[in-house]
Amino acid sequence: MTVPPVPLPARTTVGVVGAGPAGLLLARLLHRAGIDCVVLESRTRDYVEQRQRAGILEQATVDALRSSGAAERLDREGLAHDGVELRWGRRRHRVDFPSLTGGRRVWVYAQTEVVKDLIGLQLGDGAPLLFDAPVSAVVGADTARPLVRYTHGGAEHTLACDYVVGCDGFHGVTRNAAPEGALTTFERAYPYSWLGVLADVAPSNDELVYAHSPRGFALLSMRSPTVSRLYLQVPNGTDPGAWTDERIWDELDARFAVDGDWSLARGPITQKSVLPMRSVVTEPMRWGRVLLAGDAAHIVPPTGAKGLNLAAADVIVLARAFEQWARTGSTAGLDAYSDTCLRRVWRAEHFSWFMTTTLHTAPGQSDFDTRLQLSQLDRVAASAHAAAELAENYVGGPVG
Ligand code: FAS
Ligand code: PHB
Repeated sequence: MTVPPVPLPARTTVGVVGAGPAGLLLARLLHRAGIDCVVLESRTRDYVEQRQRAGILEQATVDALRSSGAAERLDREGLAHDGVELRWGRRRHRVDFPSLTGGRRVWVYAQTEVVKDLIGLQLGDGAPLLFDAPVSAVVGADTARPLVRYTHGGAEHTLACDYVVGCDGFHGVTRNAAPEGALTTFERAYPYSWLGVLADVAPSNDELVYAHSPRGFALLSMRSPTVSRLYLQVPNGTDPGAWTDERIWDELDARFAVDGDWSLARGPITQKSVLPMRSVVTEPMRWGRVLLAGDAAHIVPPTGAKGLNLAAADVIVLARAFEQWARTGSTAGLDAYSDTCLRRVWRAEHFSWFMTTTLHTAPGQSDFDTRLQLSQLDRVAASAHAAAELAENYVGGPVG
């Protein structure tokens, strides 16, 4: 028996463009608040669920997932981490989070798993979440009824909304809903990228390792007790296919090298990809009845583990604002949304820039600049104040 096609909604309160962490968490929070929304995602469910990205969740992100009933597997499989290790000049120094931040910590739980959990819950609740539904345009941002134009099943459709939220990432279309020149973009590109790999081997350290080395930056992270996630700085334009497994492990060995008894376990590399590094902020994060959240509004280099967590923070603020509007008619929260989020965004942009420029060795970097980096790392090891500044930024704080 053929399954009748799901009737496509022509109208909703909040139209959400994009089913990444921002769009899915927003939809979950709105659904729990009884505010109807429709999520339109251009890619397939499989594609979205397999896309390798972030791995670290701040407490505020975990709290939002828990309060929206989306943390059952996270609480079972997620790993709570109380610190990270920095390495430079064959030294190692652990930055302890709880003692420096009044008890805060982070969680290791991959973005792919967050996305799978949220999709499963939304579809299970029958909330409208359409895959293979690319949005071509958002129009009428300055009217009371913005429209989302999308295709699905080979036909063109229009969704009439009270509000539209662009959660469609850096390459999305929702930003184009604002008139030319209405939004300002602030950006910085970096002269290097990350080669990221997944490997079927137990992580060689209990906590993450961020390594400065004259050969370039390296990061040891993890996805589970048997899967490692590792990154190494490579030149922009690097072809991941040019890096054999042996070359990757040899280079990581050289960059993580420390005095004393530590070695990097090797295993089969199951995935390789190259990620460019950039900082981007779009201001304001709203135009009329169209609002931007997550990577649609800002990008950070992943060195500070902020991307996913900033996306979550945006939609936590936004969901509260929509709840206030639905309950009281007041748009105060919506009107303050951009300014509220941009304070956290710029703090995260600065921290991500600080971690990136302190730990990476830029092409042609002067010895003077290298000495400045090493002095900063020595300072973190020598001063509880400097270590606390890094720890507080890394674990993040309450939202809003
Ligand atoms: P996303 O980009 O995740 O989601 C946007 C969604 O919108 C996508 O599913 C896309 O298909 C959809 N979309 C786009 N255009 C559309 C259209 N026209 N119509 C409908 N749907 C549309 N952050 C970290 O903290 N650590 C990391 O290690 C890390 N690694 C990363 C690696 C890569 C390759 C990239 C690109 C980013 C990485 N990030 C990392 C940052 C990343 O985690 C983002 O911050 C996070 O995905 C942001 O979530 P969203 O804002 O939901 O955007
Ligand atoms: C990851 O596990 O993918 C990860 C962790 C920390 C970062 C970046 C990426 O800073």
